[in-house]
Amino acid sequence: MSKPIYVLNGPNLNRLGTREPHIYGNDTLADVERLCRSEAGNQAIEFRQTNSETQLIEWVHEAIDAGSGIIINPAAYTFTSLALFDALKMFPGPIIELHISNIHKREAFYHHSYVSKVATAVIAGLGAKGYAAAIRAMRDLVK
Ligand code: DHK
Repeated sequence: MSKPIYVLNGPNLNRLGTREPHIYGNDTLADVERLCRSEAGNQAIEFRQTNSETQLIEWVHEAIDAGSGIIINPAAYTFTSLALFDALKMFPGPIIELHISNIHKREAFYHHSYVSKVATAVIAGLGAKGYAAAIRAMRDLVK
């Protein structure tokens, strides 16, 4: 059995379901976690969310030693955090950057991602279903 896939979620995603549903949909983060676990099947996953940049970076460090792949929705830290970029640069496995909304259709300050520079792939605009697509793709990458 390969090491777990880390599914990491950034700030404000704990408010999914009530947060701007016209942009982020009605699924809660618990719904998203259920979706990921059913898609992962017998592949272990670590599903986490934090509003803290430090915590997100520490989970990336943990995944460097204990994870096979990282699926990350860095939320607003996508566009601000060089520290997260530096942490992800150290990860030896595949990284899938994920956004529920299509950030490229939104305000200009959502167009430049620091994470895309170190990501294997980017998924944006598929809603919560993007997480299922990311799990399927990651299972293939870590096979
Ligand atoms: C989530 C956020 O919180 C925003 O900061 C990003 C991303 C988009 C998402 O679509 O999942 O811009």
